[in-house]
Amino acid sequence: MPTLRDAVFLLGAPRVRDLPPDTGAEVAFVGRSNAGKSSALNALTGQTGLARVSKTPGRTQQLNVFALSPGHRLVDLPGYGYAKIPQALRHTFLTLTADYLERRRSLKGLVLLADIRQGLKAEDHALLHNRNDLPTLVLLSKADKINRGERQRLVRELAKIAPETAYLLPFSAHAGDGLEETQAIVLEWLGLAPSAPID
Ligand SMILES: Nc1nc2c(ncn2[C@@H]2O[C@H](COP(=O)(O)OP(=O)(O)O)[C@@H](O)[C@H]2O)c(=O)[nH]1
Ligand SMILES: [Mg+2]
Repeated sequence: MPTLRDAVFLLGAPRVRDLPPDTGAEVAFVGRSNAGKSSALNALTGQTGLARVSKTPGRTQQLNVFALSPGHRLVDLPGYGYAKIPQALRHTFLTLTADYLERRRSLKGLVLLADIRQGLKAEDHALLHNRNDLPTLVLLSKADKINRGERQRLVRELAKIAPETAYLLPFSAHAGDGLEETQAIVLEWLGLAPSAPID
């Protein structure tokens, strides 16, 4: 059975029609630029160089596909909300993402990254409401930047405004908070959850 560690970069698709065949299972990662999406992908797959971690946000302009096997994929969607990106390009990002979320049948779950200190912004809400039927995990990233009490307070605050279908989890790619739980959820969505031990 493939694991997250098996993920290799497959291709970058500028349009939905450039993606691999819409079969098998896929989990997509979305988030504002600089939210920690690349760091999360690297931590989840245990590969430091899988998705490039950039200090200059807004560079990814395509759907980057990583394959665990031909039928099990992770898709890194373009970051959004970066102020210095021209309006026209920003529009392309959002339509590409919306197009992907609406049309992709093999998409089984969505992981949305949001800096825990910044919470959910307008674009995050738009994405979360784009496909209400889609299982969604909201990773509140960079949780290592704040203490536990503050984390819990922020999770409670955000839970009030997030859609009911979204599951909120404090996450830190650096410290490992929420890492194992996220790995388990992603594998489950991909149909790769280890079966219960027989005893
Ligand atoms: N403290 C802390 N910083 C992080 C964490 N994850 C990412 N960062 C930092 O946030 C910045 C953006 O990260 P990156 O993964 O490139 O974000 P992306 O634009 O969403 O792909 C980088 O400087 C990272 O080192 C984390 O868990 N904790
Ligand atoms: Mg990135």
